[in-house]
Amino acid sequence: MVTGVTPGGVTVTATSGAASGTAAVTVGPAVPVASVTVTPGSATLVIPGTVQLAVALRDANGKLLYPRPTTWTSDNTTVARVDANGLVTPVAVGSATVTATREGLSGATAITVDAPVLAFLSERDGSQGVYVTNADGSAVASLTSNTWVNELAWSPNGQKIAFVSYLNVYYEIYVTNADGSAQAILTNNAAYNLQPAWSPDGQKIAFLSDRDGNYEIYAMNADGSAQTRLTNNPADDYAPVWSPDGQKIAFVSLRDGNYEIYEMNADGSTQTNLTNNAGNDYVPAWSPDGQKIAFVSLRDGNYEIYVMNADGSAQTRLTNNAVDDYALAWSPDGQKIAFVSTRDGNGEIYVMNADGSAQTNLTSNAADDLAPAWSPDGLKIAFESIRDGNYYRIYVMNADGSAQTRLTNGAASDLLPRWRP
Ligand SMILES: [Ca+2]
Ligand SMILES: [Ca+2]
Ligand SMILES: [Ca+2]
Ligand SMILES: [Ca+2]
Repeated sequence: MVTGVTPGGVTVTATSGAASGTAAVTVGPAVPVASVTVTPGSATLVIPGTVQLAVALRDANGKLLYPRPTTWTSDNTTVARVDANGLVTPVAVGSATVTATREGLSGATAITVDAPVLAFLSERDGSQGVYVTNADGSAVASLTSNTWVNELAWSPNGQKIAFVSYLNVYYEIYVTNADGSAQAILTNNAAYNLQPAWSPDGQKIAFLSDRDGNYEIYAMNADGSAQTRLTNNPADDYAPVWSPDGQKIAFVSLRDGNYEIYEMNADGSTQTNLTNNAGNDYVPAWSPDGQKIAFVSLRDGNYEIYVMNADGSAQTRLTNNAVDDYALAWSPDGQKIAFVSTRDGNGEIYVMNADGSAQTNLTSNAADDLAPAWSPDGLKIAFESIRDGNYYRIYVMNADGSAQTRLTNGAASDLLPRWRP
């Protein structure tokens, strides 16, 4: 193998015994680079995802040249950095142009750094963790490397995500910035700590803990300080949800011998049984205007969605069939409720008016479609579906059921889509 070093001429000789042969080799000047092309020509990232850029150098005839050292630069390193090998790392939301230069010529890629729009849980790394993605499914990024995450909750300003992770023996509540930075444990004691629920002003987190021997609702400051028990009775209390004005917390309690939906002031005072019937009532969900609470009840022998006034009056059954209706989600304008129904033989995403009228199957698919979540603008619904094979993946559709699109494609289950507020 002959490698040219500098222009000039040499004779290369091969000898075997007494015989030899020669070849005259002329090394010419390097063929000048005539064009520099960077691929991909544009890329959208969410922090902390990265993209590897590639550069192609061609001569005046368009012939691909053997790679030569290239200088990489970013015109806005507060948005995106690039290393000596073309690996781009996003720094902050914004735009930047990344350029590769060789022999005075350059090629460029437009880099857009987006805030993540959806968070979800995925097992694709072998241990379920928090992931984020763009709304089009690009730039999937892992935020956590903790052991087994099983819940996540965006802060109301969309800058942080609280999550529950298994540490040694116990589940604990953690918080991370939405770019994966500044992860911190908020609870740290020899008990289970679950179900983080941000107050609407983002100042507090209500949660569940069995640190006192049975499950009680607690609240703490968003930095984990001032952990305070709000309920205090020997039965399980769980599933705290803040009223939209932050004045009250609805929750579920077993203190009366069956599951009932309770309400209390945010300081734990005036705990009131709202449902008060012999069947089990679960999963309270405040209407966006705070006037009503929808919930799931087993009082009729199977899961039905009910709604009541926030004081417990006027309990009204919205679904009425012999199979399960659950996983309800209010539309942001309060006009509709999405939910899961198995009335067609498998899990389907339905939507109905908030008074129960016009119940409509949006998914109509032989596989389970679960966990509907409205986008903040009310135009889209994200959900889980196993329609494409062995794993649940995150899908998104228009609120009328059209344009159902798979966003994720992990080699394991992707679950629990949650839009950034
Ligand atoms: Ca209790
Ligand atoms: Ca009940
Ligand atoms: Ca039912
Ligand atoms: Ca289905």
